[in-house]
Amino acid sequence: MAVQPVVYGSSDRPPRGNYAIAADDYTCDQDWGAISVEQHALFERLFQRQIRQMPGHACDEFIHALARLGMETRIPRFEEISRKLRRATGWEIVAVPGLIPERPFFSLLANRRFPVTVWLREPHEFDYIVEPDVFHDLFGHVPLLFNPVFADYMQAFGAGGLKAEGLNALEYLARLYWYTVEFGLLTTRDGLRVYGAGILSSGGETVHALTSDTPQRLGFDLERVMRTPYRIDDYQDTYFVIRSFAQLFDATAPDFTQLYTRVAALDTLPLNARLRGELTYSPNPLDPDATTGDQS
Ligand code: HBI
Ligand code: FE
Repeated sequence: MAVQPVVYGSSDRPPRGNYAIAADDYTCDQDWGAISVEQHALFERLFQRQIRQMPGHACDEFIHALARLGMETRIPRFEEISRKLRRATGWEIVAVPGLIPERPFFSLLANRRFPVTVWLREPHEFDYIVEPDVFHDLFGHVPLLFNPVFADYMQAFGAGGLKAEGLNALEYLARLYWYTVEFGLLTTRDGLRVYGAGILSSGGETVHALTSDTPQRLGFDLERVMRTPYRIDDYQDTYFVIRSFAQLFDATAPDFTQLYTRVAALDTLPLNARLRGELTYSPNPLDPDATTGDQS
């Protein structure tokens, strides 16, 4: 069925992916048998580049779950992952042609079904890709769905999204998703760690987000996040830091209606605004032998 998929970022470029194969809920078949040897090899190269950067940068919960997924050398069958995931947190992954509109996206999350894009980037896109591909979704997003508290947060986010529909608040939720699920940082007794999928699947941003003194790192605050726009075509100017996944889940438990009204009455802030009295975090000291992932 020809559907008008969501366009990510720019209005003049149709999203990638074959939406003609999508069902009404935008899910499709993974067609694992159609994946070429070259595509499995490209996925393996992406995986090997990122896994080298994880120790000392990704949060422990991510690293422990990744080891259980068995996708070091090829693109896994989604059903294989779902079988493990159902046992852990009741989630499963479903194949989608690519980015899908907000409502079906929220609806899938609310039902503990994470949409994983079926297409893989081309070799020349090894270092940078605008839209999420199967590597971004599988490597970046799926491991933390094995963490019960984060898995509950993702379902609550989906349910919240469905409620926000009529409240003209999708932009605020997109910012919340962006600054947590995609680009979130976590403070630990060993320093800052990454939990955001957009960082963990990026060749250069994993080390940058933790050690560069260019961006600012602010303590997570729901209203502040919802007032802060983001850029999709470069490293972030601002990262938000949580103390725990429980803090994230608790912060988003209450009904957002009043919060949306408050945020709508306030100005949208510039990308790197600094408000008085904000909690800020220093970058991690540079790890002398940190692989930046650029030696790919
Ligand atoms: N669709 N497949 C897919 N993956 C996403 O991460 C995604 C999406 N559609 C909308 C969307 N993300 C964002 O607008 C969220 O903030 C809702
Ligand atoms: Fe993503």
